[in-house]
Amino acid sequence: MRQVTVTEHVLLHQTKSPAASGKFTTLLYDLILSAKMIARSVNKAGLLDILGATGETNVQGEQVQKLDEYANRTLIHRMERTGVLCAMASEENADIIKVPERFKRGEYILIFDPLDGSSNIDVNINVGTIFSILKRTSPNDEDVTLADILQSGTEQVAAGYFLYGPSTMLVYTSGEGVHGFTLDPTVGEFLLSHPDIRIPERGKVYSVNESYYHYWDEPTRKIIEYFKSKDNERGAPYSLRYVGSLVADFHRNLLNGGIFMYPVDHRIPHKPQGKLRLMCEASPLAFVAEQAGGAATDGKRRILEIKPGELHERVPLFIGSAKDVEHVAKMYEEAGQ
Ligand code: P6P
Repeated sequence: MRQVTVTEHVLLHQTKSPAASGKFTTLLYDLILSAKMIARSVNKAGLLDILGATGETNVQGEQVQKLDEYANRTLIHRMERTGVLCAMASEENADIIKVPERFKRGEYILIFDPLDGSSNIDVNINVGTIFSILKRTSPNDEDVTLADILQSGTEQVAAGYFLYGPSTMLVYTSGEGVHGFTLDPTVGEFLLSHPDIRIPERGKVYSVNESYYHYWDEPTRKIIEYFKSKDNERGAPYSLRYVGSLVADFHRNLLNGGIFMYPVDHRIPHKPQGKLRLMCEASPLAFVAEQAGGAATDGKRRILEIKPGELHERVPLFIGSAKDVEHVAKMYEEAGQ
């Protein structure tokens, strides 16, 4: 395949979307630089003193891994200097991060999960960085506020993820299809490897943590039974594939077809809206899924149409092949949910 860089691809192919502006290319360049730095540390994690936990817990009440913290710091440090952002929001930070006045600022907003799946780092399983890009809604000369950030997923200018695994990949959309790039470490460039990704309309895989079966309500149990049954619309049981890293599970299902599910469960402490975050996980991946011909719902609502009420709002998530996601929504509807 001819070697096409991200910059060339954005300039050549993303001509219609707002992303075609040079500012977006600048933003993507610094996001890619951050990811290269994170990839370097993830790939050497076992050799440096950055494995394991910091002993702190984050705003989510989760153990902060040293690499989580490194990835978060790297992104904030690099992106506040990119000159096109006015604010950021990270899964690791309770409040929005305003770009300091000493730096050139712009109209874009970056929301990210710096290192999703970080509990898998110590056992050398894929982790990833998920990002979502919005434009502020208030005038540029006003102070940016939370209201600028709490926008529904349909307002995203671009979204995607970096996957740190056997190879380091960038998968993103700016509203004109989904494109995958693989890092060539010998030249330090992400080169186009998966142009115009399309997700099969029905998969052969379902991804869910079945250990929560006893904490699900009856309609959810029936949905999981459907994918395990041979009497489903596919006519055969789906295979269960669950890595425990959302980005890894999502990426496999994006390329091969399948559905990832994280329903509400009634464990203690009960999370009435599930575990995954709307703004830095569900919404960006829903944009990618839909742009690749897939779908994403919380069981009742299209993920992209959910307007967040708070920065770290959680949602149940069913995302992947369109026919599989549609079936989930139909089963919840029939159950009167
Ligand atoms: P569970 C990782 O902590 C994460 O946020 C996602 O990457 C992953 O899909 C999910 O949680 C795994 O959660 O409850 O199955 O361990």
